[in-house]
Amino acid sequence: MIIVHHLENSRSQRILWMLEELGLPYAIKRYERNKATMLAPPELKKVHPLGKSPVIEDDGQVVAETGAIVEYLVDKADGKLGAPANRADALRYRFWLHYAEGSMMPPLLLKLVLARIPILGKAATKKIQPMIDVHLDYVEAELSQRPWFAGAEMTAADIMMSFPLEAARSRGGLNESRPATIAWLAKVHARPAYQAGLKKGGPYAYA
Ligand SMILES: N[C@@H](CCC(=O)N[C@@H](CS)C(=O)NCC(=O)O)C(=O)O
Repeated sequence: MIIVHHLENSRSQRILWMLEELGLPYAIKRYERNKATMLAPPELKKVHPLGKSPVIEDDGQVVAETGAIVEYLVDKADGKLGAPANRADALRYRFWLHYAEGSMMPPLLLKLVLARIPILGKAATKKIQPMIDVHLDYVEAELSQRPWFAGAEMTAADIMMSFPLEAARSRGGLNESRPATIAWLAKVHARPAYQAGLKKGGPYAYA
C-alpha cells in the first residue's frame, strides 16, 4: 500500500490527484505547516532527509521529488498517464514533466518569498513578474494549440503542470487574459479524480 506524506496547501496535492486517476489504493499521512514560517514540520525529516512534501512510501521504498514520484507511479501503473506513443507528443510530455518544477516554479517561488519582505518586497516582486509572464505567455500559446500539454490525451505532464498554474492563478498574475490556460485549469478542476483527491487531502488554497 502506498503512503503519501502530504503537507497541507502544497505540491503533494498533485500526487493525490494522480493516484485517484490511476485508481491505486493509498493512505495519506497529513502534515500541517508551521503557521509562522510556513515550513513543513520536523517529522517529515524522519521520512526523508530533505523534509519536503511530497514523499511517498511503497512497501518500504521511499520516493521523494514530485517528478520522480510521478514517474514511479506511471511505471507502477504499467505506463498509464505516461509518455504517448507519438514521438512529438512524447517529447512534449517529457518537456513539461521537467519544466513544471525546473523552470516554472522558481520565479513563482521567488515572488512568494520576496512578497513577504516588508517594504522592499513590493518593488522586488515587480521585477519578478515579467519573468513569470514569459512562462505564462508560452503556456498560453501551447495550450491554444492542443487540449492537454502533451497532445490529445491527458498525461502525467498535465498533473505536473497543475501546481505551477494553480500557484500562478493565486499569486503569479494568471487571469482570464490567458483564456486557454484558464480553460485548462477549469477542465482539470472538474475531473472527478481531481475532486476526490482534494476531498481526501484537506486544506488546499489553490483549487
Ligand atoms: N521540487 C520539489 C519541491 C518540494 C517542496 O519544496 N515542497 C514544499 C511543498 S510545496 C515543502 O515541502 N515546503 C515546506 C518546507 O520547505 O519546509 C518537489 O516537487 O517535490
